[in-house]
Amino acid sequence: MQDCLFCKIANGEIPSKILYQDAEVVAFADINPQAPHHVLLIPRRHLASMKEVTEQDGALLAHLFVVANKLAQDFGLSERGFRFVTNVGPDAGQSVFHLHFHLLGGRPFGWPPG
Ligand code: D5M
Repeated sequence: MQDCLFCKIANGEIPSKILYQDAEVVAFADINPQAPHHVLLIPRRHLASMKEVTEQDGALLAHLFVVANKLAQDFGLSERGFRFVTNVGPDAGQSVFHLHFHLLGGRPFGWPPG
């Protein structure tokens, strides 16, 4: 999609620290990390948020979760744990309207989130 920051990152038009990519998903370092490990995982296909996800996206999202698991393992986060979240809409603080999941780890997190 034109004028979408994360589409441009996925296409290589805007530089980022890519940690994993394949035909369906891209994982890159968050520019404003909130934890020692903070990665964003996106589908290449533009979806504005989780609100646009349908049954047809099942395989894509399962694949994205498996990639996230693999990255968490690679970062050594499996034993202590990690957080995997997506923000949807203004109350959740979504600031980029291309579906993305935050993979955060390397420190303890509070609950409930602020
Ligand atoms: O999260 C949007 C996230 O996107 C936020 O944590 C900053 C990150 N961000 C913004 N611009 C960039 C670039 N250019 N590279 C990497 N990361 C970026 P949200 O859930 O929408 O609040």
